[in-house]
Amino acid sequence: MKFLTTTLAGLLASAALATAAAAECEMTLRSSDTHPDGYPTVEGVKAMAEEVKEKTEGRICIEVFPSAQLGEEKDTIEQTQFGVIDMVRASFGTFNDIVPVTQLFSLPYLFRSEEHMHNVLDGPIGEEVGAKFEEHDLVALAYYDGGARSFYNSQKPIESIEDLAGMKFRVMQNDVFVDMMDALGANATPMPYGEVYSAIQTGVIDGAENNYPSYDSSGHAEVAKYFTLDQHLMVPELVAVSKMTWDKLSPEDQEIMREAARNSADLQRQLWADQEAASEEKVVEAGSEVIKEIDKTPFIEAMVPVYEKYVTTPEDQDLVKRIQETE
Ligand code: GTR
Repeated sequence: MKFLTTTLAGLLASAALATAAAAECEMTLRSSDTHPDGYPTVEGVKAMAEEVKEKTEGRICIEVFPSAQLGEEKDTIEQTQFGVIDMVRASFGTFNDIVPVTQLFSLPYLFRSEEHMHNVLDGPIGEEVGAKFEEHDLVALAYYDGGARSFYNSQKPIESIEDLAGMKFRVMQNDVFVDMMDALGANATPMPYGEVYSAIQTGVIDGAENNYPSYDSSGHAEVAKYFTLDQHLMVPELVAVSKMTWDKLSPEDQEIMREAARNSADLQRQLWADQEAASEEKVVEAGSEVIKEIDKTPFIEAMVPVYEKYVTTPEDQDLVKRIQETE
């Protein structure tokens, strides 16, 4: 009898707890990121989660799954389109096959600086591009910083465009990056981010390209010591939510999500600047050889055929022109 009472009491208690937990989060949104905990993009979405939770009085919770726990970036974008995952933070580069306009934002040397990129994305062009995601079952919420991407490899210091000849580099899985490598005289191997470390280690590829924080946090710096600051790509990072999830939210909750995402972008950009400096210092201390003195002109000039191939319609030409003309 005592056992029964205790069990019943236990059951009642756990039922009460379950109700309390449910009342706490009526909806839990799962958000994916390829980067580990502590990385600026992960911390950005976590800050957004806190604000959403606070402003909805605990009704809407966002749970961030870092380190590609929910899958590689491209797969998680597709899962977000289908509503299997609610949110994803990913590079525009990985959206190229899915939302074609992102390809224009993945053109080498399009953005002159981070400030230029902010001015483009925080203005009407950013709104216009964001709206295009809806046609593909995604809602764009915020643009994050991803700095500039540069080449690194395990073989030799790259001091000029000629040094790239015949070398094999991993690129994000899209044709624009394959064509970029062709134009530079190197070979591209598109593959998911999570496979790059061992591909360099085993010599399947000579290197890859990314920003300092990714080069550092992925461990690529351990296996590819030569980093050349050619800054050929500056690709925006996006926080997006599944249209299926979005449509379940009230207009008020949608506005809370939008505002929290916007605020998280401000924080992420600060965290980004700090992390870029910290990662640079860390990889140099750990023995990476960073080549900063590099003439970018031949790299920029080599991109002409890439622009010719991808900027073809009058609409695309106009968009690229407007981006270039933005201060
Ligand atoms: C990082 C970016 C990731 C991912 C990765 C890659 O800079 O933050 O979203 O795109 O690069 O190269 O796959």
